[in-house]
Amino acid sequence: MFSAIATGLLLAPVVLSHGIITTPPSRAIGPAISTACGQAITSAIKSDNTSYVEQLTKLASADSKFNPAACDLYLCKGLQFSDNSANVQTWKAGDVVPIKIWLRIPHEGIANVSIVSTKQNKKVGDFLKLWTAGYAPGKSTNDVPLSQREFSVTVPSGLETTCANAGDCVLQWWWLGTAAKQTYESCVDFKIAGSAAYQGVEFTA
Ligand SMILES: [Cu+2]
Repeated sequence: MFSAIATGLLLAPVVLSHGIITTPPSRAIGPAISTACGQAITSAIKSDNTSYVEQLTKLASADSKFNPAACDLYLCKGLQFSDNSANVQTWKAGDVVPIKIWLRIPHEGIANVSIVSTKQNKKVGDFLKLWTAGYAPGKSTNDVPLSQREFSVTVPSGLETTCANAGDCVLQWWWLGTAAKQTYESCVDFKIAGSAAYQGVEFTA
């Protein structure tokens, strides 16, 4: 797989496919990622939207149009909010959000789900899900325990300011196949709904 990618061959998506969030809708390509990340990365994600970060970093190093200031491949694989601004979930603390992962090819490793502040690419609060070993074992989708592919997370409290605006935060699923050394990321854009109970002086500053 690595040598095929190194020589620039694009295999059929079914061969390369690994994993992505399918519910809620996750970040996808659009015009902004071409500008930020260059056409090679855009084409790679278009051909396989479950591709892994290390493949994309190789493409980046060979593309003069890759702009590292605008394209952080370790944040949602460089997928841009402005391409996804029509697809923002609105949540409030305590909401239980069902997540579905399309995990096409397993690579056993570690994984987590967290809220990430996009400005600093920094986790906000505790992990919402955490697998410290044994994530995505086996050879095909059905080898992976259903609980690793379909689960729910509870929207934490304390995000009302940090994640008030669409684009400021994402829910990110992150998975590292430890032997394969392949990193997967998939992001859901969301904002925290304003609460009538808090429209007082505390939140007007
Ligand atoms: Cu792989």
